[in-house]
Amino acid sequence: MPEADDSASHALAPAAQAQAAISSAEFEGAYLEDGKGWSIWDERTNNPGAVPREKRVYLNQTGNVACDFYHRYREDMLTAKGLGATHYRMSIAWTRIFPNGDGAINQPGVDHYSEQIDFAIAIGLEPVLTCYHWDLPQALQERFGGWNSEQIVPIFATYAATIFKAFGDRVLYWTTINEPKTFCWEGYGGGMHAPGISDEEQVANCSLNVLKSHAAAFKKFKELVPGGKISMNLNAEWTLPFDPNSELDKAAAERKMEFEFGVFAHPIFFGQFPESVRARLPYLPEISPELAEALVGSFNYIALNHYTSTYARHKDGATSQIGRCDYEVSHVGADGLTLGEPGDSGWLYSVPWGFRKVLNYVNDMYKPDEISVTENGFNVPGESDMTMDQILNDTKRIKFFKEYTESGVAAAVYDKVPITSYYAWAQTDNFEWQDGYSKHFGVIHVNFTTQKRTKKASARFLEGIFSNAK
Ligand code: PNW
Repeated sequence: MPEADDSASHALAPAAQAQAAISSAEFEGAYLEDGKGWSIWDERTNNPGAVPREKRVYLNQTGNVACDFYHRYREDMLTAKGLGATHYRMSIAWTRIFPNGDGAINQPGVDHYSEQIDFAIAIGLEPVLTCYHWDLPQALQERFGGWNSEQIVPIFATYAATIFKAFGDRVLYWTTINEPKTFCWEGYGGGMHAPGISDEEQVANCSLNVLKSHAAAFKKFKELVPGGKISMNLNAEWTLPFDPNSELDKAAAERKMEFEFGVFAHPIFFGQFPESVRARLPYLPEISPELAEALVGSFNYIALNHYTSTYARHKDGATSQIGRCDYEVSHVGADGLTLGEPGDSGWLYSVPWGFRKVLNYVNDMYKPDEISVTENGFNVPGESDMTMDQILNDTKRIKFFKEYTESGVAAAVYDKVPITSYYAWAQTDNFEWQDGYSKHFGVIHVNFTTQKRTKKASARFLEGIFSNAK
């Protein structure tokens, strides 16, 4: 194993604290324990016969056990602490609190998270909570179509208020909803994620209902956690024009940022969807003046998930999962060159300077008081076929973290972007949604038969960064 290269170690120090992140459906397992209800991902993975063959999860794998974080959180949090992390981001499984989405509270689920939070605090990690990371109660999908229906709004607000009440005395930083762009587009448009629907109008409805749900939850948050801070985790890829000399491609690149990030951020900062999106999606409902009033100011900070960059090229009539967008996405530019080093996932290329660009874009456009980078990470091509020695010697992941953190520091120090924290994704290998256990984002290897954890070299590298970032 190489020695941790600590040339970037000092780099993050002025910018941020550095931390670890996990989510319930990808890490916890214990899918039937302590009264937990069935989520849309439990349904998708345990009932693959209902899913078209080409959309099934890799090898019909499930998150039933995953990396067993539900039982092993103490060990994993102690490891994070040992690596120098100061904060720990995790999500709450809605189905553990309300097995059917609403109705009676499942007290063992509340008690479990309460103990988890107490443990984190006891060992000196500050817990940071996400209310929703894609594991919708299946009952709500069946009852009214989940995020497609406005009926979700008061039910989500009640769920959120319940956990604000239960944990808000100990948790300061929150997010309501993780990456709505990903789950609305892939769950209700592309159909690759649960609930596996392909309908662009449902993607539009999902986007609006996410905003309404956030606004309703924010109202409760102000009452219940007066000193707390809340946001939504929004993902942004930096987007470049395919041909830098083409005005149409420049507009296409800006439009892609608006279709994917602005759809959520514009209503929260400016009270309306971006004009480029409204002009192209006749079925996208308007933001009413009442909703605009409830949304504007409902972010105390921006929670940004960032992994990669792409090109956009103008093409009349081109569509995305949400509908007509008039741009096409590619990883190869007009110069014939690929943008960055490929990761193991088809969408993931390492473009470190894109991180600085996207941080500046978000800061210039929305002028937030604070930006927390709540996810950033990489998977190494071919990791599934490697020997253990090769897996542990993950120099490509180290290179990614080194270059991305340097780029983030440049944004903080030279460009004065108010970055306050940075979370590496992910602490351990996990159930990676439709890719099952075939893609590995962990800085710690997990043997999914024995549950044994082994640090990859990148964990040591992050330790160097964390220890200088306090
Ligand atoms: C995130 N993109 O999803 C999710 O929040 C995590 O649950 C997941 O494990 C992680 O990334 C790794 O996949 C993303 O296309 C999906 O840029 C796609 C993109 C970004 C993030």
